[in-house]
Formats: sequence, C-alpha cells, structure tokens
Amino acid sequence: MRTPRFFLASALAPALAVAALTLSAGPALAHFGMVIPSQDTVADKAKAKVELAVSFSHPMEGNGMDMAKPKAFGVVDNGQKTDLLPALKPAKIMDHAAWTAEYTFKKPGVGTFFLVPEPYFEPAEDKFIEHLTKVTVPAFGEEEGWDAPVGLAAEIVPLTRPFGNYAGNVFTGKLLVDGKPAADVPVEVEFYNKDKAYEAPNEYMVAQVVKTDVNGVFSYAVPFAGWWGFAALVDAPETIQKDGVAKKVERGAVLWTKFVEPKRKKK
Ligand SMILES: [Cu+2]
Repeated sequence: MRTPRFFLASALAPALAVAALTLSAGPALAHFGMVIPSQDTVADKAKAKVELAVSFSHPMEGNGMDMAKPKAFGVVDNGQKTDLLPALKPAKIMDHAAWTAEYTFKKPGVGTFFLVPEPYFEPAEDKFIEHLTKVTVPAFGEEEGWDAPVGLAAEIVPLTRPFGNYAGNVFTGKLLVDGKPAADVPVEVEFYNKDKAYEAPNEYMVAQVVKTDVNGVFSYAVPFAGWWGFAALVDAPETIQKDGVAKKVERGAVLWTKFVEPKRKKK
C-alpha cells in the first residue's frame, strides 16, 4: 500500500510536525515484489538462459529494500514445477540485498516463475507485507499454459496473454484469493523505471490504481513500453507475532509483464 504523506509539516506546530514526520515514512512509494527476467521471450537456443532478478523494491522511484531469502521460488514450465530456491544467489538490486537465479529453457514451453517471500515488517505501516509474485516467459514459439494458476494463496491469473503485448494494450487479469475470485480489491499498477528515464508528475502518479469487479477482474491500459507490475492487495487472514503483539499481514498478488514498442520497417 502507498505510504501517505500525512500533512505538510509547515502547517503544523513544531511538536506536532516532529510527531507527523516520525509517523510518516516520507514520500508516497508503492513497494512491489519484483521478479524481472533478463529477456521477456526466448527465441534462440544460444540465448535460452534467463536471469531472474528477485527483489522487494519501489519500482518507479528506484528505491530498494533489503529482502530476506525467500520462502519459495520456482518455475512451472510445461506444467512441471521446478524448485529454484537452491539456485538463488545473493545480489544487490537498487543498492539493497536481493537475489538472482538462472534458468535455461531446453524445449518449447511457457515458464511461469513464482516467488513467496518471507513476510517483511514495515514499521511505517505497522504490519507485515508479503507479495506473492509471478512473471511468465514463453520459449521457442510455445504459448500454451500462460493462463494456468500456480496455486498461490493470492494470485493474479492473466486474462490477457502476459507476453507479446504492445505498449498501449489493455491488460486484464483476475484476482484469486484462496482459489476464488476476489471482488472490490485495489490493484496498484507501477512502471519499472529501470533507467530512471521517467519522473512522476506528482505523487499520485507514482502508482496507478484500479479495482477488481464482482468477478475479481480488473483492466488497465498500459500507456508506454517497459515492464509493468500489478499488485492486488488484500489482508491475509492470519497475523504474525512481533515482540508479543499480533501484527496484520498485507498479502499482495503481484504480476509483472512487459509491453513492447512496435518496430517500424526501414524503407
Ligand atoms: Cu515501501
């Protein structure tokens, strides 16, 4: 969830301002579980090795957070699940502790990578955050299987094929919580501003927000090319004890997908 700026400090008495500043975590940022592959599709046998960058970050603003070793990380390729937890190597992403792993596609297939992180305690929101994150990479022309759920506790199942999309396309997905469509849930949408080429005109534009309808379905028209993340945010039914106090858990179902600029032929 976004961490709001509470008030303008200048409008408050100094003591109140100090209290407000300690309550607020600064500018509005949306954090996202991130699994970003080094290529969005695999076409060439010689370049069939994909590197996955795994982090918990603020993708538009480019601020990282330290990520503990995930609880689960793997891929479902051709319907077959492979545990990639042993393949994870520590890395630095946006200057913070993160992870990378490699996966080589050996035959035609659609690979959906999935991440279950260790819950992250966010003091500014006084709760734990757990973003269950997915990204799908198709290989060697195969495109069956992109619509199959992995079976996560909360999961965005794409209704738009989650690869091979032009910038400007509408992306539609369905949110499942414990396998059932979840209505009226906010979905934060954010661009991965990897080379910092973009700047949000105001803090409301760091993340965009849509909601799921009665069937758990949401849509978003993607305005420009690049990797886009969708994070549907629900409260987990469980709490986690911290210092003897039961804390809430925000469960995010996150999906990353790349939108590509068309190529114009040179004449
Ligand atoms: Cu954050």
